[in-house]
Amino acid sequence: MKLFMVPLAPNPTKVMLYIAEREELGTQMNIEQIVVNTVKGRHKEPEHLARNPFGTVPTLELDNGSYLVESLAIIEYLEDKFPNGALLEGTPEQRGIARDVERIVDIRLAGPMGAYGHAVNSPLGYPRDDTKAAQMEAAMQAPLDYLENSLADDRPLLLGERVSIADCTLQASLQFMRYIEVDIFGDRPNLRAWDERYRARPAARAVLKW
Ligand SMILES: N[C@@H](CCC(=O)N[C@@H](CS)C(=O)NCC(=O)O)C(=O)O
Repeated sequence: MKLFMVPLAPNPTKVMLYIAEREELGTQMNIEQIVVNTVKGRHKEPEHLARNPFGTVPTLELDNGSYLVESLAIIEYLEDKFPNGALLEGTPEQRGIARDVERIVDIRLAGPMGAYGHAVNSPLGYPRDDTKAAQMEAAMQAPLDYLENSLADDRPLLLGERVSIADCTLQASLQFMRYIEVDIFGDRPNLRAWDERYRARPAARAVLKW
């Protein structure tokens, strides 16, 4: 399998963290990682569009030559492909909550976070947009509070003792914010402590560049 990715971008980073976490837990997936240079616009060139008509990363090339182009679908595929040691485990209730938290992180927080980052300090050179920034900052408060409260019971990671897909999704977006030097935590010590803990993990140290 081949993963077409670019470091720093949140959606590829989420998958890269997931793969690294699984490898730390003993599952070797043997996925070749190939950089698509989005700064040079390579993701919109015919070679990449032939893999992914939407011109986005990540894109996973399967051994049968087909492609997956959605980060969560890629992770779920790898969970199915390598079920021994899958991150999503436990009772239907535990799995339901783990999926719920990942969706909350991705949809309610990571989406506004990316838009906020581009509104205040876009690495792609978008003009500053204070109105958009204020809207996105407001939208982030409820999911940030939700995560802060869920960490109040001293659990080390978002779902408890064991790393989850939600941890990968959240940290992937936070790396982008560090790169553009924007702090979105506010007065949330539990989230700050989680961030420190997560970044000290071997998988995070292997993948994160910022
Ligand atoms: N829903 C997709 C979104 C993929 C996506 O938008 N990736 C970004 C990088 S984080 C990208 O390729 N942006 C370039 C573009 O849309 O032109 C996923 O979860 O994988």
